[in-house]
Amino acid sequence: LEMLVSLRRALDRDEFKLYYQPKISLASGRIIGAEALIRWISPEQGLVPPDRFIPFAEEAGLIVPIGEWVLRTACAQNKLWQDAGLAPIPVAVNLSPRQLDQNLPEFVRQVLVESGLAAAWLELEITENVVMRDAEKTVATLNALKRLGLQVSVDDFGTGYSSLSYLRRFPVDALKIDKSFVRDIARDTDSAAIVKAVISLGHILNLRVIAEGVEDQEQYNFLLENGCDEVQGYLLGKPMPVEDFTRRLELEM
Ligand code: G
Ligand code: G
Ligand code: MN
Ligand code: NA
Repeated sequence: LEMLVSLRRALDRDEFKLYYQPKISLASGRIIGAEALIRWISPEQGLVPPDRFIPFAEEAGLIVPIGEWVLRTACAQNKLWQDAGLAPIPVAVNLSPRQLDQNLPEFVRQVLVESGLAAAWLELEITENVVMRDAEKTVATLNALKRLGLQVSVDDFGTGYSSLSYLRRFPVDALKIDKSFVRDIARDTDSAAIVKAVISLGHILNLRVIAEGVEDQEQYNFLLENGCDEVQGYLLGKPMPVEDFTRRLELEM
């Protein structure tokens, strides 16, 4: 309860911040995207990572207003980067299951209009289990979102229970291989085989494949050699405050 009171207050007092982590193209080595990741800068506790408050926010329904703030802030920031003349990239926002209801497409449409960001520069990340749960409704909502022109990716892929037939029917653009498989690429032949299989599966289904949690050069080389499209992880850049990410984008010019 105490947590909920402080979360609600945090929203009122503007204590949330978005960090941005680069996504790098394996073909060009350049930044081709950013994932927005929320942080809570609490006056009492300092920087609080999302794992420590998102579950409470989800439980209490506060994730909806928080998620709306995230979407508005990420779209507005991406428009600022574009207006500053930086090379345009899509910004990816994580969605909680609670946000994925039939009102979401209209809300996203409004946010795009208000921010002036073209839909093509917004990507929504949805975890695998969310996509699979209540598949019929999810397909309808995703189709409505896709009609706006944005991109959808399946986050934490490999940890859930996707049925391949559903995956083919879902209007998604990319798979993000969960970092647990990437971590063990070099040490564990099963993880290496799973990563290769997901890359092939994604490409057969015409999806981009992104590996998360890339921390060393060995993992990077493996992903490059096996045709992965994009990488994200500490090796390429940690989630960072907006000023630092802006500097990274400027260095790309
Ligand atoms: O940034 P970090 O690795 O600490 O994030 C931890 C978890 O919190 C990840 O699962 C991530 O998807 C989730 N997360 C980060 N930002 C957001 C957000 O804005 N909305 C939602 N729903 N989840 C987020
Ligand atoms: O669940 P989702 O994929 O949205 O969350 C991404 C999470 O992974 C964030 O909490 C982010 O801080 C974290 N992350 C990003 N890169 C790395 C990495 O290279 N290693 C590890 N261990 N975590 C990472
Ligand atoms: Mn994510
Ligand atoms: Na993930």
